[in-house]
Amino acid sequence: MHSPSPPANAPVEGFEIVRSWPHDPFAFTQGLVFRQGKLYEGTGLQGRSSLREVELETGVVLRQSRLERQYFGEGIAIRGNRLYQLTWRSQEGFIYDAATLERVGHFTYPTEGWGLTEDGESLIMSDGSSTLRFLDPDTFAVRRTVKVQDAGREISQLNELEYVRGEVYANVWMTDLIARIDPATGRVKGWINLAGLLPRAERTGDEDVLNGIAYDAAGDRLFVTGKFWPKLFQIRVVAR
Ligand code: DDQ
Ligand code: CA
Repeated sequence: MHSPSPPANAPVEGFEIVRSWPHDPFAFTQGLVFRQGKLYEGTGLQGRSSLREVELETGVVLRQSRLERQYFGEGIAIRGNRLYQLTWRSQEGFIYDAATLERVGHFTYPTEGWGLTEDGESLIMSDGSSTLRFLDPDTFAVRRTVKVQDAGREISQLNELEYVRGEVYANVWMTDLIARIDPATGRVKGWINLAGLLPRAERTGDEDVLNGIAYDAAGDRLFVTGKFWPKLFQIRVVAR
């Protein structure tokens, strides 16, 4: 059967480091968010999962709430005075008061939990597949889904997410790539290749992958880090 020629793969951009700061090298980063001068981080691993407020400049944990042993913390998002945190395989997420990090509620979902962000209307969630789900932030009902694809090829393993100027940025697990996704269609508009940002020699093992994107909308700053990374970077995306 004849099929039309696929559209060209999305363009690949590179990066420049603007600044870097210390990051807790024992944090298995699974969620990262910045709002109004405050940096929040969700960490994973059984028995070591937490939700923290972190001082950007020093990496010092200012306050934190720990998850019980059975939970593996995943993506986080902030909306109003609420922080949301997914867990990997427990099909349960938690809601916190953003000011105190006290747990104030929970919600459930039928998939794995990977990345989480929000676009001002919906929570946007990934689950390891190529599907992004848009959830009502009050009822957690699925409003719509999109399949993420580049030139017709489905892109799965979408991990930490961030809504940046009308696009969803997603780390692809186990790679140094961020996909810039059109939230209306799921089409990958471009790739940011962060290879070399934290050189191999500074990583302690294979799990130390890029994971954690936060956007400071007020200051137009893009932050990235990774699991067990000793640094958190502000980067600028540039043509290669
Ligand atoms: N996920 O974030 C991709 C959803 C899950 C990652 C799970 C990785 C567990 C590996 C544990 C290795 C500890 C050093
Ligand atoms: Ca994020």
